[in-house]
Amino acid sequence: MKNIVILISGGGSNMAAIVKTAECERWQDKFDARVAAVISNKADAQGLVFARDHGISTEVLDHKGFASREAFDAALMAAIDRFEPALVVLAGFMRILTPGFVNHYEGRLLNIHPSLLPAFPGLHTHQRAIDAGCKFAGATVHQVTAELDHGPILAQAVVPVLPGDDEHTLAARVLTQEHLIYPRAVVQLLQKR
Ligand code: NHR
Ligand code: GAR
Repeated sequence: MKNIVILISGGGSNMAAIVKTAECERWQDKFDARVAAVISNKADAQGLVFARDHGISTEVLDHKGFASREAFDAALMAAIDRFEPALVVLAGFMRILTPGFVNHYEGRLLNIHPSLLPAFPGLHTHQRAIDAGCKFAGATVHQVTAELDHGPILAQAVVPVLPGDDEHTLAARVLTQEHLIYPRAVVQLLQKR
């Protein structure tokens, strides 16, 4: 069985899109794969409710309880490795990961970032795209490397920036596309493995 572990920090709508696609497309039968666990660094992450309702193991590991990033990442690795994951999927996960963590999951660690990388790595991407006068924005699925938002690109989706957009309207437009490309990118990797 190929176990997928998904890390979230908030709403978890990308996680939910992957779980729903896995159910609809019967990933268990087709790829011998399943979403085995959802782990959040925030106890109040809304996505945890959805995951529990879908029979998925959930865990909360609050980064504030650790003295250093290294200590948090070591605990996070221990929690993830109990599921012997084939893939670890960051879905709105908001903590930068140490090189030790990234190396441990090399080749099986994915992120979705809400910009057309290499434009706008880091935070507040939608406001930055609007401020720069971009006519198009989007999202990027990439492999995670030690350098933030710089790993090999697996998929992208483009949306227009419309007159009158603010960061919320643009984020919502981008998010609908994220829900389409992220499950597809996961399937591509499952088929390779
Ligand atoms: N870790 C590594 N090493 N490489 C990447 O490419 C990563 C990563 C961890 C997360 C997601 C990323 C995004 O898609 C991601 C990619 C958080 C921050 C951040 O600054 C930046 C980028 C991403 C995620 N986090 C602050 C921190 O101090 C906390 C911000 C908060 O809690 O709101 O870790 O955008
Ligand atoms: C998504 O837009 C994702 O690309 C972005 O946060 C949103 C999470 O939504 N990720 C980041 O900004 C990572 N720093 P979700 O929790 O509903 O999937």
